[in-house]
Amino acid sequence: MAKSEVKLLGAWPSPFVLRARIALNIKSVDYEFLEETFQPKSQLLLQSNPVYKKIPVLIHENKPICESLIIVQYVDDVWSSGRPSILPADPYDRAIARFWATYVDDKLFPAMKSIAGAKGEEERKRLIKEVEEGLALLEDAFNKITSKGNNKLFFGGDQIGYLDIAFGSLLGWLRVTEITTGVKLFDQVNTPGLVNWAERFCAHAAVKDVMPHTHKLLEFAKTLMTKLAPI
Ligand code: GSH
Repeated sequence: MAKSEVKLLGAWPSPFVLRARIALNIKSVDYEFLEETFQPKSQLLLQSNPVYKKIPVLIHENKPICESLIIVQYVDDVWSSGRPSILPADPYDRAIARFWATYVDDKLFPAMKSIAGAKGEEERKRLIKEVEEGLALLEDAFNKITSKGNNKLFFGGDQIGYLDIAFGSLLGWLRVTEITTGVKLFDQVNTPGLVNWAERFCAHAAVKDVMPHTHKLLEFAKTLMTKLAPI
């Protein structure tokens, strides 16, 4: 596969872009990474994602595919033969993986993101509690899903799958949230399954070279906060 046939428009700190990178790595697809700086949004981004104008955008044979989870599914569909599967084969397992991935995007991530901008201590505490409850639900889902197949290592079984990618891509930002809030959201007492899973996930060959370092994300978050702070 020529590299130029596959391009990924993204930015290194984005958890959504990370999903596409992990999926491409799992499938051993060579691609060109085009760093979007948003200063202003590039013509390529505006042309290839005119609806949302967001990254990631995968460009395959000059055709754009938008939305991270749709990109992951596309990559799984296109590079299927002889390569590891990302979505589970069983329709029920696929539905469950999609359910939790949607939960991560609709509930967990928005709550986590809102902590930094919380108005007052009460709202901050409520959002932290919401994230803790969300993680407890995912711990429970992890135990249920992995116990089905003799204590598998990942949501996807012996290998990283769809939900691992959807949730695992947020781990860097979850760690940044822990540092900025001073609250341990992930721990051996409340979420032991997820703590061990997160370690395995970050050490996986498809992840370790593309997962941004926490200290770099933290620096990025601080710069972002300074820009957003009212003058
Ligand atoms: N639902 C989208 C996905 O899963 O791909 C979310 C993508 C997203 O929020 N991307 C951010 C972005 O492009 C970067 S992390 N932001 C630019 C903007 O909102 O204008």
